[in-house]
Amino acid sequence: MNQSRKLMTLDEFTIQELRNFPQATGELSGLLRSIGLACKRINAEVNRAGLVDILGALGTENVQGEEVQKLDDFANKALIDLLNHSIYCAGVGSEENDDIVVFDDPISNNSKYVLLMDPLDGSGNIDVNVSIGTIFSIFKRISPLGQPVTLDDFLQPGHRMVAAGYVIYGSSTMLVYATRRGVNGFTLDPSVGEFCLSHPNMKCPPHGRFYSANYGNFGKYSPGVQAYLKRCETKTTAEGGPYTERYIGSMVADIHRNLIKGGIFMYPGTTDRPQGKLRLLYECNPLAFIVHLAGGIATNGSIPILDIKPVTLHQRMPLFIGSCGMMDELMQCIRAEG
Ligand code: P6P
Repeated sequence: MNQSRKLMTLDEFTIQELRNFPQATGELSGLLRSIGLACKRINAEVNRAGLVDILGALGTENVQGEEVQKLDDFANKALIDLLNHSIYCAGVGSEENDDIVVFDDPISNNSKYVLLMDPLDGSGNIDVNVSIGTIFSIFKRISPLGQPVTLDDFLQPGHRMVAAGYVIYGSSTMLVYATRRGVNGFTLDPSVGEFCLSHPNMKCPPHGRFYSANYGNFGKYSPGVQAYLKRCETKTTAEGGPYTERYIGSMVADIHRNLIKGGIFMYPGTTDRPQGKLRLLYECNPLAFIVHLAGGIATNGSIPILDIKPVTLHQRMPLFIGSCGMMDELMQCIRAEG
């Protein structure tokens, strides 16, 4: 890479965005910077994960006598602690917490945003060194300023989202962030410890060759989903080549690849788990917002994910998400086969 090319850091990007919106208060930019800082701390721990066996097994004390935290817990606490001490967030809903975390102090009660997150999705892959991710979404509270936030602030449909993003801890660490102005990707430069704009104005190709599904559940999928998967096995892509089945077991990694190269990811409902496995608030909604703003589509098989009114914090939802051309073909199969 041409080192002389000035790379824009995440902070510089958020400040530039502020210049485009003089009436903005800077809170959303500040919230994004806080998330970026927390994820740099998580990245450092994720990169050490392989050393935990040397330094002490998870849940025990390491050679320094420090308790070795499960990385999910570490990531959850890192984000909550940092957001609690910021001035931009009134509360958090986390996949790791049964209830909402309300930051009930005078400053936080006057913050206008709430955050929903999966602090470390795919953490079961850490011991085999597969990419994992942090997923988050940001909503404007609907409860009055000056009071603690309530559950209703977190149960808003995805189309009311202000911003969403993910961090993928992979061969490089990248933060992808979406607002209604578009989707931008920032790669962490370890030499300076800054996220730098590397993928401006990301767009999801309308077609691709990658399709991601857990074939172990094939016999439990609906006839329409089975028909689509069979179609991918026998037909050629819009470009005329073969499809490629690629399922990493870490949705952030699968969806990130499909967002860049084109493709479709699905975690359908099954006969034994009709609502599937993925959480609406912490996984489906933020990724649907990002892919939608990049030109892709995300549904639960019949309804756009962003139109679904959440009922409970941890409810699960089937997810089909990716390139619009491939999603149209999937929906044709579902309509034809049920
Ligand atoms: P399965 C990880 O636990 C996760 O939530 C997603 O990141 C991933 O795509 C999915 O579950 C994998 O689930 O049942 O196919 O192993």
